[in-house]
Amino acid sequence: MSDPIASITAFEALDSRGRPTVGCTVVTRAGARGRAIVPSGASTGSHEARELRDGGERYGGYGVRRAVANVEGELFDAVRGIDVTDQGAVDRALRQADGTPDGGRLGANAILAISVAAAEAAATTRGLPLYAAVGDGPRTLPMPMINVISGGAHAARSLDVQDFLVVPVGASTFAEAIETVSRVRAATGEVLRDGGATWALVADEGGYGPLLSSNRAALEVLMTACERARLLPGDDIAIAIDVAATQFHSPAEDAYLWDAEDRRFRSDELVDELVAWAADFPIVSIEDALAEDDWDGWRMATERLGGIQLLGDDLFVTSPDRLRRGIAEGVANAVLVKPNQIGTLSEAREVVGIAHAAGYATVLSARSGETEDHWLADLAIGWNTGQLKIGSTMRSERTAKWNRVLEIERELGGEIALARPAFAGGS
Ligand code: 2PG
Ligand code: MG
Repeated sequence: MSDPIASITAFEALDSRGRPTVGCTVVTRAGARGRAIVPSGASTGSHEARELRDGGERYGGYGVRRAVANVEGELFDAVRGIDVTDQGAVDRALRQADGTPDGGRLGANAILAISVAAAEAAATTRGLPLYAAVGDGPRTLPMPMINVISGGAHAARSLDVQDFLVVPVGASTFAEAIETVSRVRAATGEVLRDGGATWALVADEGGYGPLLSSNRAALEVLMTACERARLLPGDDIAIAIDVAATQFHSPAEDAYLWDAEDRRFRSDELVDELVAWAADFPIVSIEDALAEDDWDGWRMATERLGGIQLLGDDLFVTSPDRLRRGIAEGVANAVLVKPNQIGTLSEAREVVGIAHAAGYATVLSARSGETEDHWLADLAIGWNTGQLKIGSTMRSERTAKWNRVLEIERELGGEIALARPAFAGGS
């Protein structure tokens, strides 16, 4: 069924950090509407697609009026009349109109807003839920990877490592998975309070942002919380970390600097530290263990930590080219997928396909600046990514996505299972 794009309106919306972002509505000739508001990162990699920001005084330079104008202007001109159900054609037209590799001329934020809103409109045209419209292969509910303690750019750098996350590996349903992590989160609050640490304030993604004596101490807090919640480490829950090493890597000094602990590392020393953590804690996944261009360090990490899921975020930036290089060089074994790192849904989906064909795991991920939209939940299911990382179990921009998966699990009843990543006994 062909249904051409007839009109697009866009507006300057706000994200969960209170910064402007692009919202847009695509309407088709048959009257189907699709609406999307795009997210934005804080610990961004330098190889990511480029958001267009206005600069100047308004909103500290973060305004997106020019991107909004581009959605309604040049980008709309490029996709007007294209069949909305042909996502590839819509996305190619958007990329061609921009003409730059990083989307920076018209704005990757502007491009993604249309790409997602078109997908939403196409689902309406076809009378399908978004998860069914975006994929036709096997489907599973994603194993959630949930932030409990935050540091780095999301928590005023109280810790150097950015995310300490819990993976409910023992859960048999998505609802049980969310409930298990909620128990750990509540217990973590108690452990922090009893230890005299700050526990009432939440970081950008809804996790705790405590001042602790060391990065390792965050792992110890999680283990104590797990015990308090009467959960078995390794069986019921496991730990994931996002080191976000690009953030504390100094290219000038060729060193990794942990300010919170006043320590510095060479690549091999940072890997030593992570190997020691992996020996002492039930860690199943390490993201951005090294910086975005430290390919040698990454190779070493893959050799020494290969039994663990090694997830490339700033390393791969959802780029088919960078992922192909990683696969060819045997670097990492999993890729974080963030549609706004590359620009269009078609390219993000291509990355999922390349990863799966090479035996790399995929984790679909939200950004630290999010919105109330929940299309990411549908993408995780429709693209069968197997894992989903959204932040914590609180703050509405996070729960919007978890709630959408919970809703789909209920609607589909026994027809859909919770994915079992390799570290949780899957293949
Ligand atoms: C990350 C993301 C999400 P940001 O590093 O994985 O946690 O953070 O959106 O700030 O890049
Ligand atoms: Mg990351």
